[in-house]
Amino acid sequence: MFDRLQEGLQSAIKSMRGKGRLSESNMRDGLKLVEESLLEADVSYSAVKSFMDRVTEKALGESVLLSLDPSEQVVGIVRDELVNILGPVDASLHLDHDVTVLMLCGLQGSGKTTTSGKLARLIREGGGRPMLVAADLQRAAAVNQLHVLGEQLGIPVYSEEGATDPV
Ligand SMILES: Nc1nc2c(ncn2[C@@H]2O[C@H](COP(=O)(O)OP(=O)(O)O)[C@@H](O)[C@H]2O)c(=O)[nH]1
Ligand SMILES: [Mg+2]
Repeated sequence: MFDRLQEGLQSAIKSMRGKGRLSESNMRDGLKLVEESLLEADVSYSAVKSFMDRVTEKALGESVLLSLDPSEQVVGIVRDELVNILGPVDASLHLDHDVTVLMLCGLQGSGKTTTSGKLARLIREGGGRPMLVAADLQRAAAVNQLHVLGEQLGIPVYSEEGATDPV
């Protein structure tokens, strides 16, 4: 996601930079590219919409349009608002005393399996006793991938031979 976003932002900045004083219309073109790259990076439509509203409002403000290098200012505004939609978040794990089940959901290849290994290690370092459960029964070799990960980390993996129902 971030690679795609970075490309989009770079071309947006390039389109605005070096134009001297920005007009409302070429700034809108640049922001359009930012909007497209957020949507292509799977950021939700409502989050993109409120992001665009805030960025546009600030970017079209008089102080930006009249400044010596408006593109730099726009970059700063986009940056601040990106930080805003990505956070602040509570990144701590809330584990129960007995058993806590963490389910990872996401598109294929988005990093669920890898993240589950990282989480298991983190939980073990915190004194917990993690177990990985293979519930991706769709992707070829997904169960095997989890077993390999579990072996590398020394963390037990639960799976059922021939299972078709993740529940
Ligand atoms: N660069 C990078 N690659 C990652 C990260 N997490 C996962 N990957 C890679 O992305 C690919 C898919 O990851 P995987 O965990 O199998 O995704 P899943 O399909 O959601 O379970 C693998 O090649 C991983 O090595 C990460 O944080 N950074
Ligand atoms: Mg997986």
